[in-house]
Amino acid sequence: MDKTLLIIKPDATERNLIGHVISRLEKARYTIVAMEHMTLTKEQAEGFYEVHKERPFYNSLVEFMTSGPVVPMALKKENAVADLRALVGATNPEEAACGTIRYEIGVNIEKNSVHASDSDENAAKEIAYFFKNI
Ligand code: FUP
Repeated sequence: MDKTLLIIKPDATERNLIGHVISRLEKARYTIVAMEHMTLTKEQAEGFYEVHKERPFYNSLVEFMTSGPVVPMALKKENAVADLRALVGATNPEEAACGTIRYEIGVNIEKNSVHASDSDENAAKEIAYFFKNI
């Protein structure tokens, strides 16, 4: 079955929303196949967002992603990648559709509460970035 990666970001862990996000995922019929609670090092956050390293928001994004605990998890479901992108919503919570996770709990375009892989290829890379043997 298809897999994807979701990360609960520091703005959400800080507000005690880990359980809320997991509940949304389970109700959307995702199965959690791996999960960790951790604080990213600067190197880990830089590596994860390497594709954005020339963008003006990169340094601020890395600082935010290392500012508190995150919860990366590998999720399994049919059509996992596309369905999770739909559930998570647009990058900017102000543009996210009503009912999406970012609409519901996102703070702003940087503190948007969750990350979700955007393709099967990136999902495989991102799962491998956090979890061996998945
Ligand atoms: P998404 O795939 O929706 O997570 O969005 P992107 O890959 O385009 O961006 C990755 C992360 O960079 C976002 F989750 C938040 C951050 N970002 C900003 O801080 N400012 C921006 O203008 C765009 C993205």
